[in-house]
Amino acid sequence: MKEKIMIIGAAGQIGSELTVALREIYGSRRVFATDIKQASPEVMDGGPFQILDVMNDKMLIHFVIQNKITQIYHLAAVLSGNAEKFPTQAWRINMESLMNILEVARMVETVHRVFWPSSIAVFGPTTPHKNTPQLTVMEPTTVYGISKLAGERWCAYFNKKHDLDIRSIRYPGLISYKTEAGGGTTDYAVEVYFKANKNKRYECFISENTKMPFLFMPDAIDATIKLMQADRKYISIHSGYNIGGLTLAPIDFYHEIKRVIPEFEMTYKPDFREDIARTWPESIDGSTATKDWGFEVKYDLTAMTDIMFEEIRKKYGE
Ligand code: AKB
Repeated sequence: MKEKIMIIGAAGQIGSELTVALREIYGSRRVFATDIKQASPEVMDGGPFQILDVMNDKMLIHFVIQNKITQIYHLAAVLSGNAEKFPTQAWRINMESLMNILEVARMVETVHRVFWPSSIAVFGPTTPHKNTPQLTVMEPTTVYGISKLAGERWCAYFNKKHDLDIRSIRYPGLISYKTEAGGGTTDYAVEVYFKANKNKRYECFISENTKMPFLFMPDAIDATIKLMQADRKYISIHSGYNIGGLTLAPIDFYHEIKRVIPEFEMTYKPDFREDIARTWPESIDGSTATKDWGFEVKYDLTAMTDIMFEEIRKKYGE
């Protein structure tokens, strides 16, 4: 089957890179990028791009029918930090947008597969903190986490009730150089590289030793594509797959960045995001994802740091 793929949230941190990767695989004309705002020139000029609001269900269904879309990647969301500032709006945006996608996928015959990102935020303070299992206690205490857990249950429901092939990953903090993250608790791990390069110093909003799980964006893109290309018979999880990654605290980034920029200095001023971070796991058991569809981590902290500085310096200089 010739796929026709729609990306919602193509201007975002994941969308901007996933769009390019999918266009390389499926051809630029077959990957339709959409967002409520303008995306990077690479995304907007590299294939079809349209301004589209996923909250507008009529516009959404019209687009999907008109372009005979076969797969949808719905990546738009309000992340953990911002969701705490605007709880009702975040709940509405995160949940209604997902419901719109599930309904469109159920109603439009051409759509045979959907990707929706979950997050490590589905876990909470009562979850085992280390090597968190796929199936475990889930009592999130953030608005974002509650919306992701509810979303996972809706995905599993649509799979069972309507046989919808919807796939999901519980992403850890993602580190990338193309598009900065926005409004998340793990964002410090992206900011620190940009600030280190520009100012040689960074004030971190997470305390020195608070560990969280992370992944370099190329590994996250690779995982997403692997999951979406896997034969349906191997998919055993219809909520969200745990994936393993790197367990890192701000102090680890500090030492690693000092290797490249010896004069780099980091200070700490933890804010409300520190409280969020403390409720999340520090490491994840991703063995089900590895068994079902071959998830693997290729980049460690050192390899990632070298690429981050190489790319940031290409764009902004030293
Ligand atoms: C956030 O920090 O909110 C996100 C996430 C872990 O889902 N990066």
